[in-house]
Formats: sequence, C-alpha cells, structure tokens
Amino acid sequence: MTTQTRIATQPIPGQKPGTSGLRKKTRVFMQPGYLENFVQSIWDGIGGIAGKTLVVGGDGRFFNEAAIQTILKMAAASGAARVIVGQNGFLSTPAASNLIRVRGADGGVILSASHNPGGPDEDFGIKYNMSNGGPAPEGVTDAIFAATETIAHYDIQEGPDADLSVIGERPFGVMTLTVVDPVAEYAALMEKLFDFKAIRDLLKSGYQLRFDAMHAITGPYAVEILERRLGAAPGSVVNAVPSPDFGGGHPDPNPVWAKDLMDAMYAPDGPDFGAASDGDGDRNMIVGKGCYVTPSDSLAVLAANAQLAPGYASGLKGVARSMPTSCAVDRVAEARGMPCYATPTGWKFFGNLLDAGMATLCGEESAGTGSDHVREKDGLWAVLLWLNILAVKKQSVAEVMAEHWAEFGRTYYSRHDYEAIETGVANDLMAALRGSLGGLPGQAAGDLVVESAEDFSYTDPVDGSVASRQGVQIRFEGGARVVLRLSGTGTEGATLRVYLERFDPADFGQDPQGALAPVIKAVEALAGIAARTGRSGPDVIT
Ligand code: G16
Repeated sequence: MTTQTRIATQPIPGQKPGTSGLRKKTRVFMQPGYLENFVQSIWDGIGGIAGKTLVVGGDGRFFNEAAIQTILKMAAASGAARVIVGQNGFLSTPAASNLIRVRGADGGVILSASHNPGGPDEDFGIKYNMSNGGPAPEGVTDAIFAATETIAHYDIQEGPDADLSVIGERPFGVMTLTVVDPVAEYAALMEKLFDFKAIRDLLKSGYQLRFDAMHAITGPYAVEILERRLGAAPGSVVNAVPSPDFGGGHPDPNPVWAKDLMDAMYAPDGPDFGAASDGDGDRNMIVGKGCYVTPSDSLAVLAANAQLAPGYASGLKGVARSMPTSCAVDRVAEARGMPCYATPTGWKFFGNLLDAGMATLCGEESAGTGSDHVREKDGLWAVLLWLNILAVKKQSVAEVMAEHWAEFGRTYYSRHDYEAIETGVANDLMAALRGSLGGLPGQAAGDLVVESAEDFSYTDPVDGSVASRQGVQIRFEGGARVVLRLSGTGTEGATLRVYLERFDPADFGQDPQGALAPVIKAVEALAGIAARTGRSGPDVIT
C-alpha cells in the first residue's frame, strides 16, 4: 500500500550545478530534505515528469541505493510512467547514457561524484541527462537551479522501498519499475563498434592486459567484456568489485592515483597494455609497457586511427576537444581535413556537435574520450578502441606513439592542480589575471613573450548559446600555451587548474615537465601562484 505525500520545504542555498551536476560532501546530501529539494527541482526545472520514462542509476558509492530509493518514490509521486534502473542501482555513466538512448527514455538521473572518493565523509553527486543521453545543457541546469531557489514543497510516495536486486518489471506505486542488467545493453553496443575477433586474436597470442577498475563501477563491465567476451586471462581485470568507498582509494585514473598500475606497467616484465577507469566509468587512462599516454595524446591517436574499428570505418565527421585540452588533435584534424571544435570544459558542450553530426569523436585532458555512440565520455570504449587499433596495427603502444609523433609532431602537455585553495584567494588570483589580459600581448613572461591573451568564450555553432568566462587562455610566441581556470567539480575550497603545453616538431624524447619548464616559469610570472597561494608547487601533476 502506497500513499503520496506533499512535504513543505524551503530553498536550500548552494544547490547550483557545476561542471557536471551537483557535487557536495555526502553528508550534505544526507541532510533531511537536501536530496529531495534538488530532485523536485529537477522535475520542476524540466517541466514535470508526469507520463515520462526515466533511467536512474549510479556508480555504487556510499548513499547510492538510499538516494535511488528516494528518487524512485519521488518519481512515482510525480506521476512518472516508468523508471528503468540498473540492478542494485548500478549503472556506469556511459551505460546510463546508452540506456536512455536505446530505451527511448525522456531523460535520466545519474548519481556519482565521478573520480572523487566516496564514503560518508567523501563526495556524492547527482546530475540530470536529456533524452539524447547527454548531460543537461546550461539552459536546463539554470532552470533547475532557479527551481531550487523558489521551491516550497516536494512530493514523495510513502511505503516500502523498491526491490532493486531482481531483474524484471513490476509496479511501483502508479508507475512501472524496470530493473535491468547494467552490463548487457552496453556490452552489445561495444560488440557492434569494435572488431572483437581481432582483439580476441591479439589477446590469444599471449598479449598481456591489465585493467584497473579501481574498485569502481567498471569492474563488472570489464570482466564481462575483456575477460568473458574477449578472452583476456582471468584476473586481467584488477580491483574489479565495486565498493561503496572504492576500497578507501581515489578512483581517478591518472598516474598519481593509479600508481599501482603505473608501477606494473613500468616493471621490466610488465603487461603489454594497461588501462584504468574512474568511479563512474566515463574516464580512462591508457598506458603501454613503459609508455604512459596523456589523455590529449590519446584523443589525437584515436582521431588518427579510429577508422580501423568497424564502427568508424567510414571516417570521422569531425573532432572536438575542450579548450584546455592540448592541440595535438587539431594537428590530426588539419592533416586529415576534418573540422575541429574547441568547447568549454564540460562534456555537456559536446552534445550539440554530436547530435548535429558535426563531430564524431570528442575528448578532454581530464581523461575523457568518447564518440557519438553515446552522449557521455566512455572509459571502456576508449580502451576497446585502443585495443582494436593495436590489434590491427600489430604495434606496441610505444610504437604507435612514436609513429604518431613522427607524423604530427609532439605536443608536450601537463596539468598542474592546486587543490583546496581558499576560495577568496583563488577568485582574487583569477580576477587579477583577468584584469591584466588587455596589456599582456607583447609583454615578456619569464623567457617567453605573450602573443595573445583572452578569457575564453564559446558560441555554440548549433544553437547559438554563449558560455563566457570559461578560462584564461594565454598563447606565447613560438606556439606554447597556458590555460588557467577554477575547477567546477571540487567540493572543498577552490581548485586552480593550470594547463600547460608546448609543441615540438622534432624532439620527442624529453621529460614533459622539463620540456614545459619555460611555460611553467612564464605562468608564474603572470599569475603569481606561489605568492598568492603560499604553495611551493602543485598538489597533483598529470
Ligand atoms: C567532469 C566533466 C568534464 C570535465 C571534468 C573536470 O567530468 O564532465 O567535462 O573535464 O569534470 O572538470 P573541472 O575541471 O571543472 O573539475 P567528470 O568525470 O568529473 O564527470
């Protein structure tokens, strides 16, 4: 027996979605009414959910299932026709995007704080995705935020929780609840895109693979696809069981947080191919034997070789990268005669380009790569495309990189993060830099000279919407570039991201931090990071 109840509430300050939905400390989300206010504001911001079909799932982090139960009760109380949920509430972000698309859903609610740690004292997040499977664009997140500022009540169904452990369809209040296998439809899509036989043959030849699921959601996906369907040796997928606190770790696939994988890959008897993905399965890291591939280089290599996979055999319509991502992919696009777009940070900005058929492949320096197969970045997809390319080219990762740089030159790239800076200090630093931009061209900075300086603004070529103040971009004479912006995904203070790059057409063997030393010196001269923050160096270098 269920009853619908209307609960009076009032606005809770600070429910403004950031780069990717609303991310806060888990305990903030667990405060009475906090999640409920935001979920009701989603319903209100999108014009109601009566009669609609939604996909709901999350990365299994602490509070995942409890939040899903609340969302289901609120969906039922607001008259949703159907909610499709992954078994036990599990769905990777790309799998959720795929389900929205293949099931013709009106949208979806994804619960994750991505690569941020999970647990009662760590992070949680929620975002709304549209019927194309992609993150809501700013117009919609603005409407949701506006609803959080005027909310007066929310509707919820009283009664027992839904059983999410059994696959199948059953009534839940007035709506239909469909519990699905989280992996099946995603794995079927991967089989369509890639040459599984070629990858199987590669793996049969004694090729050694290690995939680190970082105790997060891709474990079950990777075991099914890499081990069961492609025949990688059992145990090739490590840390494969999702845990609510990611085994106490930080599920961020980069050389810092996936150090075990890096150590294994740089050992003399290490595997041939290594990869990792993040909390919700949309990010990836690629590393060959003794050869780490930066996300920006990975995007460039995939753009140059994607046609080797059946799903991309007819070529790419275009490519897109976020503005701070290195220009390595631009050089591929230019050589291959493809359009290349630079968007603000945030996967949501790729949606229109993909929907309009203007871009096929997209990627970001923050370890995200994807294509028009879904509307989210996709960690396992990137791993499979790499494996498909390696299987066809019959080369090691290091050989692929050497060949790539020989053809296109090498764009040395690194990101320096200064985490948990006091918000006022970070805002002052950015304001001072913004204020100085007009006078910078022609000015010396360390050993470099500024060529141009701008606060990046983007006009979407499809709908004409404008996103301004998306990060300071400074180019130097000779082709180096630096971008500074504040992260929109952190939950503590501010994180300053400094993105550094320098193109070298001929010398490919340098240490990236050494190659970038003049750019690092120049940005210090322009922004005064050490003096303003009191930090002697970045907290994380990727
Ligand atoms: C999200 C966005 C990405 C963005 C990343 C980092 O990824 O979808 O587009 O690059 O955050 O954003 P920021 O630099 O603002 O912290 P994810 O994997 O966290 O959902």
